[in-house]
Amino acid sequence: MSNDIKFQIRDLLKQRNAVLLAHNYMRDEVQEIADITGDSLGLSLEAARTDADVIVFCGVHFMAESAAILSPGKKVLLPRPDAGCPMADMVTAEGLVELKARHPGVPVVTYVNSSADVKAESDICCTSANAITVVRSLNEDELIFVPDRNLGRWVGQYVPEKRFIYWDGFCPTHERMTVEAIKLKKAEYPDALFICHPESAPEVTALADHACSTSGMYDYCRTSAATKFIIGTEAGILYKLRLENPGKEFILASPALFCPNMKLTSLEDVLFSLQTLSPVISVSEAVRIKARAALDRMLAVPRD
Ligand code: CIZ
Ligand code: SF4
Repeated sequence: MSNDIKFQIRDLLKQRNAVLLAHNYMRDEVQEIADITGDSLGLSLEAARTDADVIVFCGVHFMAESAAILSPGKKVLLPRPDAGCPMADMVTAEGLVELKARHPGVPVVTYVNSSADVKAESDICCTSANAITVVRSLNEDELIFVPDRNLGRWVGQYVPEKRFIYWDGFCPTHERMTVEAIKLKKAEYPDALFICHPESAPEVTALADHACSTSGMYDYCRTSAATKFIIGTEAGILYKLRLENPGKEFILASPALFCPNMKLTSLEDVLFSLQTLSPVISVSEAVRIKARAALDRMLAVPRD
């Protein structure tokens, strides 16, 4: 059954001239069949470079919007339109406009985990991989950071010379990882390194040997001399970590690290989406142009 559905998906991808993207947090079987796996921005950038007519984005809503922003000529499908991101939903464009009005002239740095409408009201975007570099690139000594208060505070430690106005958003999945859970895992695996995502609560990130984005975790674990890692991010990341590092051991930091939205998309959903070429995710041209400008400003920041 499973092989049959995979065959049908691959066949339809060819017929539709479609590319299948899977975020690093997707179910194993969805990552297995994807053309490209990666983080949200990396996937959208790679998809824009292909000559595919259709992008099937296995991820959550804001990620498919980012693909639509960067690939206006392509049809973008999100197999599960109900796959949202609670953190992205914690800020609206109206709310952000109100905050900006209270702080005139202060630039807005927006994490890519946000809607297209919110990006359109922002000066520059960032990812968890480049957030410190993006904030350092600003001329102003004050900034508004939305929506993730945890990522914002983590960045703030590295850029103490700037004053941050934080939005009070957070990722419920990462915030379910507690200090107690980490201490237990560290006691159980004393020779393992603890690697966590900066979306985690500050007291958890403080216990980490290294905090980084999902792409950073792949690089870190591959090049590290250590062989055991306690992983503090969504469980889907384990699939490729184990595949790429057969001699190393990866332990999930907490059983709470399952994002229900990231786990919605099944192979059946992918097949249905390709058969019906729906649901399509689109962004109005007025919003797309403004959101794209915020993404382009981020992409123009030299990497350090
Ligand atoms: O930007 C992404 O894809 C997310 C949600 C996490 C990360 O660190 O890559
Ligand atoms: Fe949103 Fe967190 Fe789920 Fe990512 S893991 S989609 S930030 S709720």
